[in-house]
Amino acid sequence: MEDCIFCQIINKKISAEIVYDNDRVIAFKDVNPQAPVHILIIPKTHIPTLNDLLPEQTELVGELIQVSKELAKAECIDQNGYRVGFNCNKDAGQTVYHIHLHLLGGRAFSWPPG
Ligand code: DGP
Repeated sequence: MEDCIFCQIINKKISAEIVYDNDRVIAFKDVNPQAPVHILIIPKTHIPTLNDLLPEQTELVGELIQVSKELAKAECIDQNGYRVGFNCNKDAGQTVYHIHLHLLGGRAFSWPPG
């Protein structure tokens, strides 16, 4: 989608610190990190919110989670722990309408989140 900032990162029209890239998935550092490690893992297919996820895209979301696990290991946060999560729509604080899995680590987090 032309006006989607994450599609522009996928298409290399906007630069980002990319840490993972394959035919279906790309991951890059969050521009406004909330933890020492804060990476966004996104599908290359434009899906605005989790509400728009189709049953046939289940495997794609599974791949995002697999990539988050690999990146957690690469960032050496897998043993201490990390958090992954999708924000969906305004009450969850979603600001970019292209689904993205947040990978956060490098510090302890409270629960429940604010
Ligand atoms: P969310 O609130 O769940 O929609 O998270 C969107 C995240 O995207 C937020 O943590 C900041 C990040 N972000 C927004 N624009 C850009 C950008 O242009 N580049 C990068 N690297 N991250 C961005």
